[in-house]
Amino acid sequence: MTRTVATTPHTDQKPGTSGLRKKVTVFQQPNYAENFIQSVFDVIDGKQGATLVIGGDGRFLNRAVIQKAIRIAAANGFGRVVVGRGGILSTPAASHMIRIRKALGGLVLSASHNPGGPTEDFGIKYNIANGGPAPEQVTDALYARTKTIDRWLTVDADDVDLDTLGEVRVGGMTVEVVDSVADYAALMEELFDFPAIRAAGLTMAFDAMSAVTGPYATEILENRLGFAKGTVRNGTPLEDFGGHHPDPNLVHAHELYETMMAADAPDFGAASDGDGDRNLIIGRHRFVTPSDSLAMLAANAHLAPGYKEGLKGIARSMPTSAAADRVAEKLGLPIFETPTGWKFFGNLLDAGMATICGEESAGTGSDHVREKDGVWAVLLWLNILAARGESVDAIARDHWATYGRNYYARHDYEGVESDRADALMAELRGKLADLPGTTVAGLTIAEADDFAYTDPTDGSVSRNQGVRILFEGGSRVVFRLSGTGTSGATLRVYLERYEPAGEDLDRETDEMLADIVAAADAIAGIVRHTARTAPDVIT
Ligand code: VG1
Ligand code: CO
Repeated sequence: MTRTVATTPHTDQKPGTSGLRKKVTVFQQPNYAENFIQSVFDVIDGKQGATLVIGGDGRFLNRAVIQKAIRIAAANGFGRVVVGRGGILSTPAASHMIRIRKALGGLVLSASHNPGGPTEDFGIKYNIANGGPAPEQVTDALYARTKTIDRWLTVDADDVDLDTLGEVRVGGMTVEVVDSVADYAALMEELFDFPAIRAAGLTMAFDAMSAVTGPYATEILENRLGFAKGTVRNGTPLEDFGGHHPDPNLVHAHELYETMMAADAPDFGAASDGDGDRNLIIGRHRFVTPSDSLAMLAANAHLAPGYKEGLKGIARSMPTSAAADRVAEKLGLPIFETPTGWKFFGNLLDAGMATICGEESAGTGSDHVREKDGVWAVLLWLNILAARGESVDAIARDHWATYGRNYYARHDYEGVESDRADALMAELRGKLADLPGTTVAGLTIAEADDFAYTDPTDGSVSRNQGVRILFEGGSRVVFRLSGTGTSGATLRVYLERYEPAGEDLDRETDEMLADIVAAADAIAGIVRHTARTAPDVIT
């Protein structure tokens, strides 16, 4: 029986870079999750009898919100909900499930790399029928709806047993609890040469960071590819990720880094984030930046069966280094530069204009799903290592010798007071027109702008996507504020310097970026505005 529950709007439900992310305590307010989920359903058409996929990264509140979402979906006329066992679906596996089940869309419950637990973060994202994050037109309509919502719909029904595979009825709707891993693992076997990876006899360490990739990595790496038991570390998803940040970078995955720099390091090391869409790649004694990883994967993808016909194009987010551009140029492929966030890649992938996409924040993926995909990136690297019979270090050096090297780092200033961060960005935007031609810290500014993107498939325009300062000679600094944080503001400063092939290809990144760091502060007044003398996280 459908029941209508009166509600009033929560005014802070604007989706950010990747869905709505807030503290768990915010989501626990009366009607908070309900309003948001109902608002999603109020702005999408075609619900009657349709299939909806629901899954999350297993963090605290995952199960409780899934139970609510199932009842709300039943009351809104969906015919079927497909949910991962235990409420678990990695973000790429959810994307794949939406596609193979021809679902209308899906609810992905995650705050990704943000910490989890009763006092930490939770999130809800809506993905559309192509399996990708809802584009801005949908999230704008959704946000507008959250500001006027006055009721949500539900049915009276018991909680579904999420741990038992099979079908049950909730109201007039079927709920199907499915294996979270099987379909995804089958897709990976189609794309990659599992026998070749097996035969290569590589050793590896994979840190699942007590997050969602544990079951996926264990099944694929240990069970199907034959890597030794224990290859997957921290492989059991925990509601609080063991108290850690499930963010695969050199700060939060430092144990993996130490393993990979040790004398007895395995051949290959990798980690993934809370919801399984990011990847960290570290070869034996060689860290590969995410921007370089994108370029190296694109240059070698044809070695994997799923990409043997070559690529249609490459896309990267604007702050991602231009390393991939050089590969595109050599291969004669189009390169697309999009705003930050995977939702901007969806149209390019659907249109067959790009095959591989990536972001500097450790996200890489392809047209196999419509999300970035951590385990996919790991498997493509393994396939390339197996096919080339060379180490990560050798492949990286060879790449730089061919294309030159884009030295790259991101400096994050976290938990800055929002007013201060806004003032920094406003001041910067105010002086963009005056910067070209001036010299700062020995670097001459060639161009300065606020990045805007016109989607080539539908002409939609997204403005104010980050301030770019381009120096003569190809170096660059980009400033933008994070759209995934849950307290204060995070200022991200992206630093890049290009060294042509044949020159300084194996220098320390700090040293190579020192003048750009100095110029960034001189241009934006980071210390003056934030009262911080150093970034909190350098990746
Ligand atoms: C960050 C990253 C961005 C990524 C987004 C979601 O966004 O910079 O590249 O797409 O997180 O990733 P922001 O707005 O905080 O810079 V995930 O793994 O959180 O779904
Ligand atoms: Co993520």
